[in-house]
Amino acid sequence: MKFYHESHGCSLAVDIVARELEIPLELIWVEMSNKVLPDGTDLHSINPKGQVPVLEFAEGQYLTEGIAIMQYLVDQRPDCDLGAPAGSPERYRILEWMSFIASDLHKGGFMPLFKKTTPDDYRQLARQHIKRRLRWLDDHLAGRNYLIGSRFTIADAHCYAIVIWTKRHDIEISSWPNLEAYMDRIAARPSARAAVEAQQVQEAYEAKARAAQFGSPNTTSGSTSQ
Ligand SMILES: N[C@@H](CCC(=O)N[C@@H](CS)C(=O)NCC(=O)O)C(=O)O
Repeated sequence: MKFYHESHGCSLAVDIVARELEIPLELIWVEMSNKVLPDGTDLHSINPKGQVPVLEFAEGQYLTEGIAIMQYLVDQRPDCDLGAPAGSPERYRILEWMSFIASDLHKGGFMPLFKKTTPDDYRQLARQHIKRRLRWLDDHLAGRNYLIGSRFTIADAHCYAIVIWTKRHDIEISSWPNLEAYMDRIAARPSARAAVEAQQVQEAYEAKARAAQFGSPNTTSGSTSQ
């Protein structure tokens, strides 16, 4: 299956889940500064929202929204333990976490920090919002290895892919020891290591291509609308 990915986007979560499940994905890296696919096609032709992640889960059929894609992948492996059966309380806990991560932490928290046009005072508000949410996550993780308890689920892949942005925005997580240990625990998983490395390789490649095009050593990605 083709998976449309970005060098530092939330699509990382899907790649981690696919690697956990050993579902091979063909990674198609989208240049988000101009939203074009490697063959020059406009990203909007496969996702009118102009966003990644996107999974081509059947010929010409594109599934968007990370939560839906991760649930789709889990459903391909009914015996895996990355999700939970319909009707079980754990299933709704996982959904509860992923809704929080996508709306509150990603869009409500980090998105304004990626936009160059966000005014400084709003930027400060967003940082405070993120810190309050991270402190709360830290409290929740006391005595737990993962969000719903002792096992890693798609909610943890999702959470990791968003909280990792603290590094880009100089938000120090060492004052939240449970959260820091949680991030280290996930970072040590072979799936996360490989997925992060793939993004780093792509980001370095894009920086080099930009430098060649514009003659500048600028290494920051052109994407500003996480
Ligand atoms: N609700 C979507 C949001 C996806 C999203 O915001 N993706 C970012 C990359 S992390 C993106 O494509 N941003 C470009 C834009 O919104 O214009 C999801 O959770 O999958």
